[in-house]
Amino acid sequence: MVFLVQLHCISRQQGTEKNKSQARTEGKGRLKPIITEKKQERAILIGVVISGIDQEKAVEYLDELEFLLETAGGLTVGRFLQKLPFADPRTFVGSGKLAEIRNYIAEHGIDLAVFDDELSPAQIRNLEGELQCKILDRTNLILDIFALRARTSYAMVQVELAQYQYLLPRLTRMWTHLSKQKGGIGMKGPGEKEIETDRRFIRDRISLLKEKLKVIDRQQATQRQNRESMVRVALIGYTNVGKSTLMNLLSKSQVFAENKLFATLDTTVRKVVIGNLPFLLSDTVGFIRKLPTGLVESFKSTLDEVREADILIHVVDISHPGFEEQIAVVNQTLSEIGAAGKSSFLVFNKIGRASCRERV
Ligand SMILES: Nc1nc2c(ncn2[C@@H]2O[C@H](COP(=O)(O)OP(=O)(O)OP(=O)(O)O)[C@@H](O)[C@H]2O)c(=O)[nH]1
Ligand SMILES: [Mg+2]
Repeated sequence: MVFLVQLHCISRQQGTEKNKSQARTEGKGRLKPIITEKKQERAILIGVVISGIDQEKAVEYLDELEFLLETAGGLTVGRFLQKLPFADPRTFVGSGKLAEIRNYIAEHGIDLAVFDDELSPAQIRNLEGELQCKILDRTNLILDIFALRARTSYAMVQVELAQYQYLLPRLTRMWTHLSKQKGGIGMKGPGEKEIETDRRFIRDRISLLKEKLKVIDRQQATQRQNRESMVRVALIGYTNVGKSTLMNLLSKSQVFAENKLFATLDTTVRKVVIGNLPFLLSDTVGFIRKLPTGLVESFKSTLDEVREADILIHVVDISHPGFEEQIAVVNQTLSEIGAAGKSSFLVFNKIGRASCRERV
C-alpha cells in the first residue's frame, strides 16, 4: 500500500542489515516500523516566525528540525522562514513564500519539504498540490525516527500504534492525491471504497495493537511492583542531553548512547550502589518540543517508569543555546504525564563544551 511507503519516506542510512531484511520480509499490508532506502533524500526545512517568537528562537527550532532530519538520514539543502501572525491554515506559509519555495524546489532537485509543525490533512493536500514534492511534518518526522530507533518488539508495537493513529485521519488525502496523479476525475467510486477498506484495516490493527500493549503494560507493571522495596531514581531530560552516558557512568553498564536524537526508546533499569546506598536507576526516552501526543500515549508504560520513580534526575545539556527552554519543555511534559511535583535534581551536563565555556 503506497501510503505506508509515504510514512517512511526518509532514507535510512542508519539502518542495520537486520532492519533492512526485516523491512523487506514483513507480511502483506502490515505497517512496519523500519524501511530502508539507499538514496539520501534532499530536503528543505520550512518554519514560521509567529508572534511571540523571535527570529533567533525560530532559527534554533529549525536547527533542531535539521538535527531530526539528519537523524532520519535526510540532507538539508535549504531553509525557509516566514514572519506571520499565525501559520496559514491553507498552506502553512503565505502565497508569495510558497511561490519562492516552489521555484527553489524546481531549481535544486528537492525531494522533500519538511514543516516545523504538525500539518492538518488539508494543509498537506494543498502543499502537495502546490509544491509537487513529498511533504513531511514534524510529527511524521519524529514518528519516523522512533520507528528507525525501535529495537525491541515492545517499542515497535508502541511506535506502530502511534503511526497508525497519525495515519488514520490522513488516509483520504493520500488516495485523493494518488488519483489526481493518475489523472482520475471524481474521487468518489472505487477510491472511496478502498479508503474505507484501509480505514477498517487500520482501525482493526489499532485495536489489536492496543490489546497487545495492555498485555505488555501489565507485565511491566508486575515487574515494577517487584522492585517496589527499593528506592527508584529515573534519569529524565530533553533528548541528546547525555542521560544514557550518565547511566553508563553511574551503573558501569553499556546503554546505547550516541550523538543522535532518540538514541534511547526502551527504559533500562540498573541497580546502583553509591557509598553504601543501593537504588534502582532507570534511563528513559528523551523528551522534545511538540512531542506528538499519540507517541506520549503509546509510550505510557515506558513513561510509567518516570511516573512511579521516587526521585527524578533531570539532566540538562548546558552547552545547548536553548537549554532553558528545554528545561521548560521537560517540566511541561512531566505535568502532562502526571509526574510533576516529584523530588527532582537538575544536573548540568556537557559543561566542558566550548560553546558553554564561551557563555560562562
Ligand atoms: N561534550 C560532552 N558530550 C557528552 C557529555 N555527555 C554526553 N555527551 C554526548 O552527547 C551525546 C548524547 O548522549 P546520550 O547519552 O546518548 O544522550 P541521551 O540523553 O541518552 O539521548 P537520547 O537517548 O537520544 O534522548 C553523545 O554523543 C555523548 O557522547 C558530556 O558531558 N560532554
Ligand atoms: Mg539515551
